[in-house]
Amino acid sequence: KILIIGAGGQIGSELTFKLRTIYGDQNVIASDISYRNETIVNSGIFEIVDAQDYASIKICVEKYNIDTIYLMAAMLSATGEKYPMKAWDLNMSTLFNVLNLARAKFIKKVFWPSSIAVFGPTTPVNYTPQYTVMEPTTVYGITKQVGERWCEYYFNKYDVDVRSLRYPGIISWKTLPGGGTTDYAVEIYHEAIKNNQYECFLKEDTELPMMFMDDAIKATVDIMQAPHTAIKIRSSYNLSAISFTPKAVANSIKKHLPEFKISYKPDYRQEIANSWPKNINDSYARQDWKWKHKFNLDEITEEMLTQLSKTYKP
Ligand code: VAH
Repeated sequence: KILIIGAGGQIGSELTFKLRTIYGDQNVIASDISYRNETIVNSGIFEIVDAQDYASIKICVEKYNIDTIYLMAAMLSATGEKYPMKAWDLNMSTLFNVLNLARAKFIKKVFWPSSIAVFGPTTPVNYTPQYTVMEPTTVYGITKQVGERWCEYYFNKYDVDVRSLRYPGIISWKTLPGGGTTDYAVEIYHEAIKNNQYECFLKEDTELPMMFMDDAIKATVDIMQAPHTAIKIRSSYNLSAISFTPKAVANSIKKHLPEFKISYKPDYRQEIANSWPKNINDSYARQDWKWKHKFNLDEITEEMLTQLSKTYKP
């Protein structure tokens, strides 16, 4: 049985639906710290779990005989800069609780997301390699960098089967993201449908690694279903699909909405974006467990505008 922690979040919610399709509704328990995502709460088995409390997770693991946990709860880069100690406490205590449950053999397998935020301004920005200088300048990035070290440590020392991906920015329409620097790439589509204009909080030429949610979910399922021996990296795999700038997204949108207007008003998130790579070399993921992405920018735009126009203009 599978437990998803943070099932109410941007990735957690879509992962919940996907895993229910694959493993059956009765074998996937969605959990979150609150009832914030009604769709998730009302669509299957749901439990309130405070992942910062070891006992809270353990009770749920025992109640449902859980053997796999997807830990999708974290405070992201932009919010983390507003509440540094809260981001550190939340991101690290939840990881330790899940790793320690696995170490104590209460569960067998763990998925934990890392991020391109582990890279910093001294990291090579183009085709960023799997192994390179990593001096993250955000609290979120620091938690992901040190989290990767702990995942590898628990694998080597305690034989914990933990698997991880360095997600790029993720674009989806079902659930809004919360507190990320790449969130502009989601907001822009909502604003295009609602107002045919968008004021972007990053400069027009800010190139960042991005991925459509369906690709991110596929990569997550693929790495978790890969044979134990195929997973040769136990810190976290670089994962890549496409990279684009706000200007490129605007031009892609204009192919559908010729009157769409974009303006730029960079804020504190520009500095965060400037510290991250432009694009990522994910050759190890492609080699070790046959990863390959599917969606390009125009396909993402097509899907986002089609789905969101149903939401806003049913
Ligand atoms: C963020 N969406 O912006 C997350 C992600 C690579 C970006 O980690 O913080």
